[in-house]
Amino acid sequence: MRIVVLAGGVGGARFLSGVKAWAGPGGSVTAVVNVGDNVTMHGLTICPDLDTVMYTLGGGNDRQRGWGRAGETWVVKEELAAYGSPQSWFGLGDRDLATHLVRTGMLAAGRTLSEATAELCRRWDLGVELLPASDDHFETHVVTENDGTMHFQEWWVRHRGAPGVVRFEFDGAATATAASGVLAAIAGADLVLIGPSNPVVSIGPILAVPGVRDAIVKSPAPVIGVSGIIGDAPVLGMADRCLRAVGVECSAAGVGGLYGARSSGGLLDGWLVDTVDAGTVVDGVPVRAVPLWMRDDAATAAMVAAAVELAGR
Ligand code: GDP
Ligand code: FO1
Ligand code: CA
Repeated sequence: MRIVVLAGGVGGARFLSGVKAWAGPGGSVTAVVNVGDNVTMHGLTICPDLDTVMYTLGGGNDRQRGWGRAGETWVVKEELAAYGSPQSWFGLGDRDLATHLVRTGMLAAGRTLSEATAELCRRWDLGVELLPASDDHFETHVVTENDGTMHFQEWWVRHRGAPGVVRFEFDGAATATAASGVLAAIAGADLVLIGPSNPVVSIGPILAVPGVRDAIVKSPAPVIGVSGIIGDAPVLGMADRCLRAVGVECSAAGVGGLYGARSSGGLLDGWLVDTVDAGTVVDGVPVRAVPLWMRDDAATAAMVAAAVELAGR
């Protein structure tokens, strides 16, 4: 079965690990990963969600932080701070930096982000194909109540998500195109899974790349979504603040309604919610309640099995 998964960072990575476990060694899993978090720091192109997925599936991630490398050291960060670098608020570890150096070098030599990603992934034995949603400039910006417009990382990391959000904007979305292989993977899928990633700043930017939403809506494959909201709160991260900013209730029903039923112009043929949210109703979408805590690969693989069953596959 060819499975395509839409994914952000930490939640997307954990989910993909379970999809990979469910699919087994011969399985075909393609991840279409958010690029809206991408940021340029010190002239380097940093792709947090792609790297989180790559490190996690490759077994090289820091499990406590969720992002970055295990066994990381911070010598360069300390040296940048000693120089008074205005960008030392963004924590680039020494091991992680090598990734950004290889990627930025390839981009400077005229290669695409997809090509750079494939090259980086060669080092790690992922068992999953990673595709950036777009190879083009695409950044999530935050229009704040009192502090102007800033990059998503500036809002989340530098200001700890404190500035009130008026709206999120996807800079570059008007002209971006889907990266090589993204639309073909969706068109050729047997199952499309929308992971439990942040619906507004992880899944939202993927769907905002021209052509992607349309490809999913037109795909012959069933589309099953997994709620990242359990009992009216995100398991981790800032989804509650993001949902409030777009006027959507922070609940499994709210997010299911945001994606909408494919039968009425939305995306979903099925929606998985946690057992505490049993009874959730989303107009036109079959809802199934199963445990959605991704404690380990076995628990996550059981979620994938439920998604496959809900899809009728
Ligand atoms: P980020 O890019 O690092 O913020 O990560 P994602 O957007 O991929 O994932 C963040 C989302 O994953 C959050 O909204 C979480 O609620 C959700 N999430 C994290 N762990 C779990 C889990 O164990 N179960 C479920 N259902 N959702 C989770
Ligand atoms: N998150 C932080 O909270 N603080 C950081 O200093 C930080 C640095 C960082 C560097 C590389 C990278 O790939 C991710 C990094 N993150 C950091 C996580 C990043 O902000 C994520 O995009 C968000 O957590 C949401 O996906
Ligand atoms: Ca992210």
